[in-house]
Amino acid sequence: MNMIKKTANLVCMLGLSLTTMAELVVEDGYVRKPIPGRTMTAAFMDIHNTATTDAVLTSATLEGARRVEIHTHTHENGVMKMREIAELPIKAGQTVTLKPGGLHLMIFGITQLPENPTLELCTAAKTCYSTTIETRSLVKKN
Ligand SMILES: [Cu+2]
Repeated sequence: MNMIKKTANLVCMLGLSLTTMAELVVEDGYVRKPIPGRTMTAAFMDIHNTATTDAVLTSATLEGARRVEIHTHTHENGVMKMREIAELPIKAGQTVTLKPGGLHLMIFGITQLPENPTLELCTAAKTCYSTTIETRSLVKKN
């Protein structure tokens, strides 16, 4: 692994294009259809880093929405709170799961959400990955 990293750094310094760059792949991605009258919702997914270099997710955009923030949940005195995080590290070969009650993408300013909106994830290395996710209605649990 170290060897690969060193080689990658060297290639970078030489200014050559690199095929071993972080590669983010989204699986089972979906955005919850907002409650009628609301313009805010959340999106969940598995993000795999299929590359041999670590990646840091720093921003995202979603088709049909004005703004996306990376959020996590923290427990403070038994109360669950949401907190924005500026950076979400995804190590080489690892998968980070965004799920209800944990990490999620907070979606703001929804105008019209397509059935399969395009989600773009951008990393600290200024590389963006485009994928489509599903719009799902909120199903009541009882
Ligand atoms: Cu949130």
